[in-house]
Amino acid sequence: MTGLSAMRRGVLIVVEGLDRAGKSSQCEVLRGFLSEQGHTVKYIRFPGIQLNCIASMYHWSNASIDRTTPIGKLIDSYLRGSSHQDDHSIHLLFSANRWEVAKSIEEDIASGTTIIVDRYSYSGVVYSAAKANPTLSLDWAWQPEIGLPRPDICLFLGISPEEAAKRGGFGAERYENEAMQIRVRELFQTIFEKMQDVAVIDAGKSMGEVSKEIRGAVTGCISRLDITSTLRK
Ligand code: DGP
Ligand code: NA
Ligand code: NA
Repeated sequence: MTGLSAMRRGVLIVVEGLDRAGKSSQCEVLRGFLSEQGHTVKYIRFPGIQLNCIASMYHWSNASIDRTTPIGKLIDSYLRGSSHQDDHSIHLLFSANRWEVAKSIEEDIASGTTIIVDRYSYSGVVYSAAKANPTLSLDWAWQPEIGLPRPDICLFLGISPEEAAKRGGFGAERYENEAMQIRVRELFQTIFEKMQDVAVIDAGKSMGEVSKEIRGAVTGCISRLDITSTLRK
């Protein structure tokens, strides 16, 4: 049965977290770990590349997106505060940014590539609903996410406001302020309480401890996964 290994699909891993929880660094550590375990691993992020990240982390497929695609540029300028967008409009752009790569995610997973996704639909609904716009509820925000590839596991890196404060001041991007972060934290909790396949990780611990917990959660997920299955939606 030489065809067996070719049938092994990749694993779709989403990493979510509060700002300054160390999400991107942990994604990189996880990528290294999974590569050592023999997985072919790709890293993608929404809403796209940031310039202060290590270039070698990125293994973009031809259909990959970053903040330099037309949609990525709009999102980037909005996040930096250089442009205004209606709350609903920017929400749909963030979602469209994910739909741009949905097909390539499915193809990669089917052909055996494991993908680590840095932020996904959960950030999408939470950051938008946190604006407390009366016509932008969590339910409304979920609608354009329906049908996107569903992750096999979602790791949520939580961090207390106290620990976040120790890690230095907020950056200049739109959502990096205290009031927004408090609402974001509450909403993540609300959606993850109802969700299966989510591992909540205390990212206030040391880098080593956090990566150990992540490895444990991902290893458990992979051992339970039916590798001949297709990705859920
Ligand atoms: P990051 O570089 O991962 O910290 O993300 C940049 C910011 O964008 C962060 O404050 C969270 C926010 N964000 C990420 N994805 C979405 C999304 O889909 N919708 C909204 N409204 N905000 C998002
Ligand atoms: Na951020
Ligand atoms: Na996004």
